[in-house]
Amino acid sequence: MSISQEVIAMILGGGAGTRLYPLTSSRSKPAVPIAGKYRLVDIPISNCINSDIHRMFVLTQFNSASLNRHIKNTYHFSAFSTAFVDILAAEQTPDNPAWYQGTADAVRQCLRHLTAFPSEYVLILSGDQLYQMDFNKMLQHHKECGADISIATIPVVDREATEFGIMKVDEGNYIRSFIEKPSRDVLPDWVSDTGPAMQQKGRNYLASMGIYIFNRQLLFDLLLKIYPDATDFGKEIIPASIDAYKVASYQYEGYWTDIGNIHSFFEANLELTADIPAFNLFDNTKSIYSRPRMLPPAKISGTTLEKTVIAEGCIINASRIEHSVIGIRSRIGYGSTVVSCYMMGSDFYETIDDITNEQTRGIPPIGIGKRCYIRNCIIDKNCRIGDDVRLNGGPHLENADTELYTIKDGIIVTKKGAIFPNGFVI
Ligand code: ADQ
Ligand code: ADP
Repeated sequence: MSISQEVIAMILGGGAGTRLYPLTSSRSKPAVPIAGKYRLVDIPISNCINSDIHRMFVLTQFNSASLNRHIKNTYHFSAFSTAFVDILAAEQTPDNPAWYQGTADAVRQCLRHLTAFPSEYVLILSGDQLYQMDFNKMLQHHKECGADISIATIPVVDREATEFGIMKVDEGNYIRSFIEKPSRDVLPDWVSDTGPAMQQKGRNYLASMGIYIFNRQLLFDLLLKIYPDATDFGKEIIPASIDAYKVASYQYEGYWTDIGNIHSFFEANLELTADIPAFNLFDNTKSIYSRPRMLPPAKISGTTLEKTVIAEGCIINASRIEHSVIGIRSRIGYGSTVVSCYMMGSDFYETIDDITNEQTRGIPPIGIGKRCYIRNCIIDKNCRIGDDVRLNGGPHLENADTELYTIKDGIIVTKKGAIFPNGFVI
């Protein structure tokens, strides 16, 4: 059997989405734009496609028009294959009135969609991670170990260890103990032999990447019969399984980062501006797929660009852009400076008439106006930032949430479509 028939993937597209608020206030988490032209969901889907896994369900807490549109317009498979990407939004059914209560509950509620497919293995993926991984190798390892469950693991430093499921393995790579997000005081008990290369970097703890392969029947049994009330993989199903089943660790040492909160999301985007970014979008064999939008090439005039990534369809007249990712269809006016920003771009172009009409009503056009200073910001889509606006994010700012923007960890996040009048200052 080929891997495409052996494995079916379930991508966990997010719960309430509070950690990425306000980016998730009008869209589901998988639809959040990343790296100037992609959506979060493109990462796990691309990893599956590059691993020849072609049947995928995306589990999401609510259905957003932009996610539907993106999946429908992007992932077209041949009429001669059985490949698909289906969105399963939490839905009320006669016997279950509730939303997904957690990761395990989300998978449980969607098991009925798996019955039509005889895949022997179920690959469960998180929807908010940046990485390029060949799941074939993980499956191979799973089979060689004769495992019932495999967890992809990565060595992490102690600062990160409290944010993840941490485990200890024996010589056969079987997980012997597991603790979900240990507190700092118990950390010393959880040090592992991660190998000399990792130890040299202080990466002494083996963390769960939240990527699991389950033997199909066991997954059904665990969720429906053995632990029918468990809601979470990390907190309940995994810790309860390690003594009862063969749970293997598949150690991965490539680039992987969790982008579940505003700070890590911001950092992961800006890291793409490095000379050699750890997440490589310029790779012939591990492409990240997204919607082909047929946009014109970016048009730039009079701008000094330093460590900047610019997506297609932009019209840029700024003075200076530095350490920033500028997303599709962005427009930035004369004399503006943009530093350490992720600007998502916009969904459409305005006509000259639209812009003139808005200006007579005092509404700035979509994009960034003239003579602005924008620093440490995430500019959500379709924002209208007037002339002479100063949005100066940084650690000097307190957390805040207003109608136009949110401040988290010094990062100003402008809300989708927000209008910042001329001269606005933060
Ligand atoms: P967390 O990432 O903290 O830890 P969780 O918040 O449960 O775990 O999220 C896992 C994935 O599932 C995320 O992509 C999230 O968006 C999604 N998700 C959460 N609730 C959901 C719901 N109700 N419906 C649909 N999707 C939902 C997990 C593991 C740790 C591991 C880290 C690695 O529990 O052991 O170390 O992932 O990132
Ligand atoms: P993306 O281009 O990032 O994949 P979406 O599919 O969510 O984004 O939406 C972009 C599409 O939405 C545009 O191609 C455009 O056709 C349409 N659109 C959204 N809002 C408007 C609007 N106000 N006027 C015209 N087109 C719009």
